[in-house]
Amino acid sequence: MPLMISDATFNADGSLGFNDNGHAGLWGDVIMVNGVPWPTMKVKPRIYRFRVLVASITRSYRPTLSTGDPFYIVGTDGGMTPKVEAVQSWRQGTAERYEILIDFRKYKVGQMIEMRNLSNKNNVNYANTNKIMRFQVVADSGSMAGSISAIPTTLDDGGSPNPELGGLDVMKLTPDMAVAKRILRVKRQNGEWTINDETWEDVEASGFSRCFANTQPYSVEQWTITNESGGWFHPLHIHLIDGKIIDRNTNGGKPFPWEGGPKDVFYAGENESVTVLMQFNTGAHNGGRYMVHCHNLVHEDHDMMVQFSVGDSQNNDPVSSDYPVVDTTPMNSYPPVYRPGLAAGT
Ligand SMILES: [Cu+2]
Repeated sequence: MPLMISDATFNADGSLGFNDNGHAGLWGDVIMVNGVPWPTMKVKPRIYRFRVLVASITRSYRPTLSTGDPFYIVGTDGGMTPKVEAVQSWRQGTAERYEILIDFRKYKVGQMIEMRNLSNKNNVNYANTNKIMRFQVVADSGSMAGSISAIPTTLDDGGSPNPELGGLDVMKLTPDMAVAKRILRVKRQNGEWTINDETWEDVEASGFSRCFANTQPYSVEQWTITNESGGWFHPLHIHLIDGKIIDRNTNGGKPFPWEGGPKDVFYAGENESVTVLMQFNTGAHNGGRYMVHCHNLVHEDHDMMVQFSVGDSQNNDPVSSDYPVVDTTPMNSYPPVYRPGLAAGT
């Protein structure tokens, strides 16, 4: 069952409100799951598997159950976790995905189990942003086909991408395979959000040729994302790759327990460093340029995005692709106004 968690503010007429707090972020006072404010889901007394996506503009979450019972982490952004971890809560920022099991078998019919939000540092909270949704247990019925009868302890993490081309299983990457180590410093400076002192404006000014790194297809590298600020968190998204987190300075040099699978969004919390191994599996592409950006969409818009190249950096030239049509629809207009050039298939 997919659970897409987001937040929003609404104007009195029901339209969406927008306030990016001076480019810091948007924090809504209404929490929605799959577009519904604080929903109740009926569940049978069985084990359920949920894929959780945070689709908020800015807000990050720390889900927990009102019963104090654990979640079982079985998957991350790009695949399954080789080892299943039981956690009381986990931290999830925009665009991160976590797959969890909840065991409803021990609860009574009629019981309500709330999924709450413990929040994280530097989120702006309101009266009810500590609640996400709830589950109501109903009598079991129907076939047990497809159900599992026990919480697994280990999983197949999905194998390797394009093994015939040299694609390795990301969860089996080791630091000695890395041919380069790089540091990505995420920072607020001169009124801009920057990565290694640069923004997408610098990339634009270079005619989209500027790259902070030139990597080779199927090479392995080790990147450390470091956030020396105490005031901000950044869920940094690296395109193309799946990464294996090998170090967190705030967790004794280990990944957090929920980070044991392939990741492509890396939560760089306040004063945190996170180190990731990755392979540049270009697959059917011959290479080209790929983006790295903060997935707080307000930060991304102002202008926290840079690019790296793999192999021939002239491939996938973004300048030669279709030019976007400028949409002047106000942010809070609903229903959306469809404009020529934005129709499906163009
Ligand atoms: Cu950010």
